[in-house]
Amino acid sequence: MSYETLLVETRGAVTLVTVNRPQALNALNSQVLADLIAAFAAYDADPAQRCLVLTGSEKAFAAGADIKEMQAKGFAQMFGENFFAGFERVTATRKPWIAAVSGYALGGGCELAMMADFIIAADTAKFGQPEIKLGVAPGMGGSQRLTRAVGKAKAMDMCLTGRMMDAAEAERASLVSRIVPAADLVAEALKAAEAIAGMPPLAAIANKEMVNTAFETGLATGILFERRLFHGLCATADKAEGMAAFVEKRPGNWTGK
Ligand code: CO8
Repeated sequence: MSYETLLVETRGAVTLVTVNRPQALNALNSQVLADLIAAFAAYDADPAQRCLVLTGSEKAFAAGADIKEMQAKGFAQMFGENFFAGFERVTATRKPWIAAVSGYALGGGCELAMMADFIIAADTAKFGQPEIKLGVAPGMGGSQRLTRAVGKAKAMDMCLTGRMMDAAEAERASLVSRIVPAADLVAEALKAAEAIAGMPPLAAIANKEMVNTAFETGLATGILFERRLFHGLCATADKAEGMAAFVEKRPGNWTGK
């Protein structure tokens, strides 16, 4: 399948999705959203695919939602079409995915990166929520996910001043999991994705659900959810295989069952 605004390729069990609107620094418009929804749904539905990497260009992961598309839309139109609510279909992806960010990840671009399970940043990455300078505010989860990721002080600083955070600051603030040289970004992200793709697939989904639950519930509820899911994994063939492989000192052979 081909997409108007994305390049999608598979490398073994890893899907690589590259946002490709260079003329607008990968600004996210309705077409990009439609393409992302379709590409992520195809990835989630394909049992041969085990991890996905989403990246942009060297200059921009994405410089925000498309200001030119939003310029003419008033409240009634935004509310009526529930503008950009479709990103909830991207965050509903069950299988793991990584954002590999080089250059600008601003506004909706930063928010899209934060929808990923984790972010690997190039040393050139710049994150920001500059929407305030346009008379608006984050609208794709940024005020919520940024605050959960970096805490109130830095989230307020970013949202109220609209300033950019470089990769080193983003790593110190726990917004990104690691920084790599820009030239190695995609290779390093693919390497991480291959490691995840080599894990038992049901366990990968369970681990993702557990960590996500930490963001959405209290500690006692989250710990109970984790324990029950752990108990549930003990009904899988991959659990029997994984533990037998450990005892027999050999690599596991996963069936996803
Ligand atoms: N939207 C539309 N076009 C854009 C965007 C954008 N966000 N960003 C860049 N472009 C376009 C420029 O207009 C320009 O096009 P043209 O050549 O036709 O004039 C082209 O991309 C190249 O950009 P620049 O010439 O500006 O490149 P520079 O290297 O000089 O500057 C910057 C790079 C600093 C990234 C600059 O482009 C910039 O500040 N961009 C806007 C950043 C921004 O404000 N982002 C936030 C947008 S609002 C948002 O994301 C809201 C999310 C919530 C959505 C609502 C959900 C309900």
